[in-house]
Amino acid sequence: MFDKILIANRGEIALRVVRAAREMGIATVAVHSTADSDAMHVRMADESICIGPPPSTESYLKIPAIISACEITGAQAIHPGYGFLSENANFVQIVEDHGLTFIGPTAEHIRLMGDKITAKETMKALGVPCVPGSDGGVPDVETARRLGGEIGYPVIIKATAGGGGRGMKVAQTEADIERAFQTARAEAKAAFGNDEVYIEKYLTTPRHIEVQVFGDGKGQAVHLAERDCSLQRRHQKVLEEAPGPVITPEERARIGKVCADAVARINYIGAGTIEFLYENGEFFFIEMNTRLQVEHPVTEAIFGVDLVREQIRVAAGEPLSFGQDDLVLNGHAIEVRINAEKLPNFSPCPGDISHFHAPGGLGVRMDSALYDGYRIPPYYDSLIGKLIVHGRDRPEALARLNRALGELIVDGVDTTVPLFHALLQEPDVLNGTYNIHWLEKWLEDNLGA
Ligand code: MV4
Repeated sequence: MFDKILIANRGEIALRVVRAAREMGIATVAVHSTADSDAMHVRMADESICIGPPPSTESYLKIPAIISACEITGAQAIHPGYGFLSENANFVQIVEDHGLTFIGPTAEHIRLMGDKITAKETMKALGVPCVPGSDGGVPDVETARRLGGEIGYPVIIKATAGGGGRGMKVAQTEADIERAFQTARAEAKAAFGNDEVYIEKYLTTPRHIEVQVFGDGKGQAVHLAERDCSLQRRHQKVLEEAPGPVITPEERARIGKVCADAVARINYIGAGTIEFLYENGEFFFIEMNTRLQVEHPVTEAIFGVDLVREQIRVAAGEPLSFGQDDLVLNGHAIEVRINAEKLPNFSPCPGDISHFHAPGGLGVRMDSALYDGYRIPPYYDSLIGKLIVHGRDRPEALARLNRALGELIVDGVDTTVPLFHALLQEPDVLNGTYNIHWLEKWLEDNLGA
């Protein structure tokens, strides 16, 4: 096992990793920009090193500075958190070339899943159900038109280098196909320097269901059920829950096994998320994320496991601490993302926190790097905390969420908390009857956003 690890991240996820490491007896090194000298992750880690000025490109993304910080402190491994360098295959290669360990998947698996066409081909070959569409890239408009006719409209054109909603264009009918194809290609070229695109059947009202998987890198893998992350705004998740409110135990067991078997076959190591669109009782693979996700705590809550601990274990060559049969799903968990943003437009709202009080009590977890007197810097994303509640069933989790939101105090900046108070009054949220378009429509109808 490692003696010391470096955390190449900031905010609540950096604290999350410090906590897991400390319970394992592993020392931690925080890195930070000059804007984060007073940040909680710097205070809570055993050691810290300043790696550059405020912009992430000159600090949290600065690979040479991070490698140097490992050499100076003697850290043997790097946990990337989410975002920043977490899915950067070149970074993983450099880490390994310096005799260090990346706490996450291999560069090859990150690259494979980072290209959405090769990800889909791989998953299809492994028996994972995919959205009907092109086999591989679509080279020209004529091919797009032919495939559109075969698949049936509406269709969606996506950038292979995209993901997370960037570089997608819907064609409702054949009349739209030329424009959709050309625009998707041009935007992909501009955004990613790669104009390769593919085509899929456009599903009109699906839910976003993602399966948590975990591999040991030696052919063993498990699944930890699914999360429903359909409540999104502009491809940013707002509320996540586990298990999915409409997924039956039989569906869960079946898709879970398909996913675990798939990642076992490729000797996947670490945490991964297999994203599906779910419509009319069917799962359709869209993408795989090769990192720990923001919403991992809802999965931890229903299974009672520490996913960061497992990431560190498998990275050190140890086996997973559980097998599939040890994973018993218990109750229901919901996470809401507390962002420093002003409604109705979700405009970033950095500034001074005059008072912070985290809720507590049975079934309540608050992951946040806030403290009284903290100044939220304007340089990074607006996530300032995650409130996670766990109950014996979904109604109990909802009641607990309502109660915990009432205890939370974040004074000094605007936050997304009022949104959650309002959402908890909505029958569709209370009943779990929503899809990927529900929240944007609700925002338009209720906030005129
Ligand atoms: C789709 C789709 C409908 N049909 N693919 C958006 C983000 C990226 N991960 C995939 N996305 C979508 N792909 C097909 N074939 C609809 C979306 C989509 C979406 C997906 C998940 C959550 C929210 C979304 C909001 C708009 C569009």
